Amino acid sequence: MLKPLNVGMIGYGFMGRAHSNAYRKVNNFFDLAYQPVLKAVCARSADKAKAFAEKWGYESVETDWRRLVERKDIHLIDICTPNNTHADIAIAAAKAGKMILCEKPLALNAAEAEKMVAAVEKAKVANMVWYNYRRCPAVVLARQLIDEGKLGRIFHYRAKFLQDWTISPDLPQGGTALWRLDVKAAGSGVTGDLLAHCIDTAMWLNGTIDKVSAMTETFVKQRKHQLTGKVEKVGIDDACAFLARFSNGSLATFESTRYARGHKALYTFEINGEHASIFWDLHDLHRLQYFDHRDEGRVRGWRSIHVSDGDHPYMKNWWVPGLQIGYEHSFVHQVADFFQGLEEGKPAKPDFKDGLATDYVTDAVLKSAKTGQWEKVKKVK
Ligand code: SOE
Repeated sequence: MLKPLNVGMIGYGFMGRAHSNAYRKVNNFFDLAYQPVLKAVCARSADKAKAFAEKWGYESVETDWRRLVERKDIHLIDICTPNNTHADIAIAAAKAGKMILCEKPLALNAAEAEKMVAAVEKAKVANMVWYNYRRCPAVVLARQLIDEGKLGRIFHYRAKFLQDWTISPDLPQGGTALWRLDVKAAGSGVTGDLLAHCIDTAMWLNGTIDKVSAMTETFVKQRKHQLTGKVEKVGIDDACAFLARFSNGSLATFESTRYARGHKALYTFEINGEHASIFWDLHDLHRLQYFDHRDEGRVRGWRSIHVSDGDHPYMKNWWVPGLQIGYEHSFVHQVADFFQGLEEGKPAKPDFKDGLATDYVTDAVLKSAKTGQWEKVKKVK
């Protein structure tokens, strides 16, 4: 008999769908001790919550997250709301003894994230942040190759996350779909939204970052605000590029923008080591490009590994070798790992502390863009 784990989801947007899909699929593909039960979804609009509940199979709806958090029949709170609400919800959920899965970035800034870490540690509740790209099989394969020493000493880390959806100056800021453009709701622009993903993956693959030197730009300075109807100053960074030094001595460049015409979600990273290099591209997420200098010279070259065989990470749980999976599966993997962690008493990562570590980097990046100086990155204790 599987142990039921009752989920209370707050928010119903793009991530609400990605997470709900993962809860619904996970037991079909992974043998686990737990089974998520979609108990309740919470949104301020009762109509929207009901429509979402019907579509995804939630048993009930709430319109006030505080009520949901207090409900005795909820074991796990999933936070899929804008960034400025994460801290209040997570701290209340921890106090109520709930497990918490929180969308990225963990908080508006590291000061808030520190309070969230303190709350989950005090309450001793399981917690995780939805940095899903760590769970793409090709990215996990990259980690395995690094851990096995196949790359040798690492010299360079290069990451980009490019989009083009905010170029029009007529696009408003704020409100349901466009809160990512409103600094009060999002905390920052591409730094917290997109570079946070790159930083999470980078630190998972290559260790901690010591210092950064950054530049940011806001190309469209004013936009109409959907909620006030007034033209208001834009407070987010539209683009950010930074240099970083990792603690292992490697050098890095990170770049993100929402103004790279033609690119929709081009997240790429390349790592160059003493013996080998790897390259990954979200648009081709089931492949890992690998170059190994130790190969015989006549056949040496970049290989494109189709990460779809039974011995590749997670793949034995899906189809037959050669048949690939996609973006949504990274969320299924994250839920599977979270449940596995509960079962084995080995909490899955990234947890809130890891989310805080990323927030320390993004805070240092934003500070450096203001001061024009290299800034040290605070380390998680
Ligand atoms: C922004 O457009 C966004 O949806 C991010 O918020 C997600 O975290 C990223 O995975 C895709 O792009």
